[in-house]
Amino acid sequence: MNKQISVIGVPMDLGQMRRGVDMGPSAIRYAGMRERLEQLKYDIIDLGDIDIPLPPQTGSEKLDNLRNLNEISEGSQSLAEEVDKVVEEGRFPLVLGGDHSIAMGTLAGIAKHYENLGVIWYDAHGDLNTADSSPSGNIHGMPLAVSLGIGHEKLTSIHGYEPKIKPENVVIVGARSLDEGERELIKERGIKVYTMHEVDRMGMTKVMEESVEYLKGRTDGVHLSLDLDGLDPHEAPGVGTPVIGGLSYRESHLAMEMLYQSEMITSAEFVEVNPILDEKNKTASVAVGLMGSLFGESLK
Ligand code: 6HN
Ligand code: MN
Ligand code: MN
Ligand code: MN
Repeated sequence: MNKQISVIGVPMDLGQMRRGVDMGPSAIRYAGMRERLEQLKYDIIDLGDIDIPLPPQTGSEKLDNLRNLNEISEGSQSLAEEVDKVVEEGRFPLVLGGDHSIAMGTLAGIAKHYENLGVIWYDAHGDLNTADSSPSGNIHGMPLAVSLGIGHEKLTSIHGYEPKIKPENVVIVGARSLDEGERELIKERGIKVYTMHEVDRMGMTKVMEESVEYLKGRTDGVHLSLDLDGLDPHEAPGVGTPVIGGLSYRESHLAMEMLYQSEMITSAEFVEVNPILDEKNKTASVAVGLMGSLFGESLK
């Protein structure tokens, strides 16, 4: 694991409709992220939060079933530039959300540095909607599709190139709420998905062993995009779109420990922490605990 980490906060809440997720980066810092990683002997530079535009003031914000399209596109571009610099400097980008729409900017900044960037999408959702398939018009349900080059031009072209990633380099873990259009896209593009059904049947050990094996052969770097709603809402209640029947705290720690041991993770983001919906910063603390495991905290 790269011992030099640069942290970027993204106070983005325009990708969905519940206010408060813009405070996610503060909540995660407050839960002790820096100390936790410094104990593991990482060199941490916290670059602070990037500027995110205000929501539009007029009534035209849901144009073409893409709520806040222009503002999100603009914010994603700033994020991409910031992340790009971090990778350029040879440091590990650790991005704090914010809603999951930020993944478009994160991946835009990272992917140009790799031939075959792999992505582990740890989430209750597929985030594979387009304006046509989206039931909500919320862009946080679209970033994986956008990164594959599918969606509105203002999103797919962020940072001047597309696509960012290839469908065969993606693994989704924890899915249990997929819209019709997302299921079709998964089949059509052959995206690897471990739903909760597979996690229950195979166990997390096997799921992660297979995922690592699958990505190892075909990628030259792997980004972890971890949506806290991948976990069960009992354990991570501070999220805007909770879905019951999720991954446990223990399963998630195991997954992070196995990713650390795989030595394949080259960047990460933790998203959808909403302190207003949380119980005493529990979800932010879970995020920090998972970071501990991802970065090599050992039990012995
Ligand atoms: N997330 N599939 C739903 C939608 O509105 O497109 C939910 C998306 C949730 C997105 O949690 O990052
Ligand atoms: Mn998500
Ligand atoms: Mn989700
Ligand atoms: Mn295009």
